Amino acid sequence: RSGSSGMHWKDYHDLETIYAFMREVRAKFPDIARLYTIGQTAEGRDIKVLRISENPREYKKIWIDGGIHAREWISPATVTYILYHLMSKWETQPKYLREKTWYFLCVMNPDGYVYSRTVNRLWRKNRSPSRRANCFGVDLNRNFDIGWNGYGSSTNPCSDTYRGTSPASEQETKVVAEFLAKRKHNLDAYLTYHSYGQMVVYPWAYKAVKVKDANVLQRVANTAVDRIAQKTGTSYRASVTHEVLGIAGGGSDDWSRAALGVQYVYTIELRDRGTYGFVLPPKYIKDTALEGWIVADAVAQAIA
Ligand code: ING
Ligand code: ZN
Repeated sequence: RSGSSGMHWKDYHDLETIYAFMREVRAKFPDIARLYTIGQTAEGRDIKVLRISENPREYKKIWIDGGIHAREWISPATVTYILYHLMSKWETQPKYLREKTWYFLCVMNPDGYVYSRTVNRLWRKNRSPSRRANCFGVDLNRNFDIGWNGYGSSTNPCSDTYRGTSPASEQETKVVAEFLAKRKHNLDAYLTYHSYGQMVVYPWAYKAVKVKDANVLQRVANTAVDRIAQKTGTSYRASVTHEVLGIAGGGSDDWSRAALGVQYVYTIELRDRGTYGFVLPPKYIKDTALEGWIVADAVAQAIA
């Protein structure tokens, strides 16, 4: 349990507890933490990013996001855990962790997260209303400006993979893209946590081609996956996205590589492999979040 926010990793939390935890970390580290409200959702909720850095001008940047998809509750749980793990012993962390600028967007889709927690557990998209149909929500991971008009997404507003009316039509997409575009200098890693499947995958997703430096990305993913197997005994697969998840345009990971030139781009599919699926019981949070930490740590070490 961590301080005034009441945060812990024995159970999932509502949005307010997650935001209180982000404020608590900022308050504990006033010299190196900065909390941004980068925009608002269709329903008026804040989208919050916490930056940790001892030298934002010089250090290489690592972006971490969670909660793009509402029902993947293990994702915000993991991103908050990574933040906690990093900060709980900040002064004694190795140089390759301390000499980085970290960005944490714990919940990219707060409207969807609240909707999943209160109304429909298996909701995936955000909650913006459609003008064309009596349906809600855009899949934010089909709404980024890369291969948007291509395979793997839907033009139907009632579909779970609805891509929206145009690239970055959604506030969540737009404000994240603008925030990152302004900070692309030294931005070396983009990590986005999803569930489920137990995989660490890298571009491309929008076309059946690997990035030119795929061997480098594969090697770092292999290191992470090997360490996970040693530490928790869980088997993750390291691969290129389109080979294991199929072709899909509009993903945030592909966009960060194509638009910003970020090198270490990974989508991490957390536990499990389908036994519980999106409804992963709370007793698995701690070990799964640790697996998420191991990936972030291995990437930070690779770009030391
Ligand atoms: N998986 C991702 C999804 O959005 C993905 C997989 C990543 C597809 C990147 C396209 C691009 O479907 C989950 N679990 O959401
Ligand atoms: Zn997802």
